[in-house]
Amino acid sequence: MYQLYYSPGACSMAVHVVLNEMNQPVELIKSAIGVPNADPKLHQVNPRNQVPVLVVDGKPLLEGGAIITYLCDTHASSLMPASGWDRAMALQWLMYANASLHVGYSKASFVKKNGGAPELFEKACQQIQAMWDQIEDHLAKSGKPYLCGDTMTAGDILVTVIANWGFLGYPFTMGAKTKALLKAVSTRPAYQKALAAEQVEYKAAA
Ligand SMILES: N[C@@H](CCC(=O)N[C@@H](CS)C(=O)NCC(=O)O)C(=O)O
Repeated sequence: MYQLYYSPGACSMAVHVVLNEMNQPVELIKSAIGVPNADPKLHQVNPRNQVPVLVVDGKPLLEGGAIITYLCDTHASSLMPASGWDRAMALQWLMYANASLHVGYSKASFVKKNGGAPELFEKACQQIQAMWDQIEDHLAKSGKPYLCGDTMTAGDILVTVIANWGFLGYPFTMGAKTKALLKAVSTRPAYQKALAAEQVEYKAAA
């Protein structure tokens, strides 16, 4: 059985939801993050003390984008098409969430935690807002419910997880089409099961 090091509602929740979507059983290992070396067990599998870590046959796999892609390939999931342009688009949106949107939140959080100038924090949050606006614009132009069209892919799940983060205390706004996507993803049984297991409330779709 897979083991997943996670923190409630963190980016690791996307891996959790993906596993649920595939009906894969998982042992959840709740981890302390945010304070260096707060969790020796997590440190053993990831020296950077970050979640998610997926343990596969006793071997740790790091980086959410890599973990999700590995799971989709291994279990032949439509969350990540097997090849060609469809796969390129699904990867594009997964990486948009993982390497741009998530990193935007991490940058703003770094500024806040380290007492950076309020203008710098504001700029970092404006960059995040621009990414939410880009998602809304993309959905409006495509006229489709999900980032890659009519079918949910892995990027939709990670975007839905990130949308629920309130730790920056910044009033991000999401457009109607983005909210419809968040609702469609977060109300799925696989998502609801992950929310219940991690004891997280979903507020972003309201
Ligand atoms: N690039 C990494 C980022 C992981 C990451 O930043 N995870 C956050 C939770 S959403 C974390 O563990 N933060 C604690 C820390 O950085 O100390 C990935 O995608 O796996």
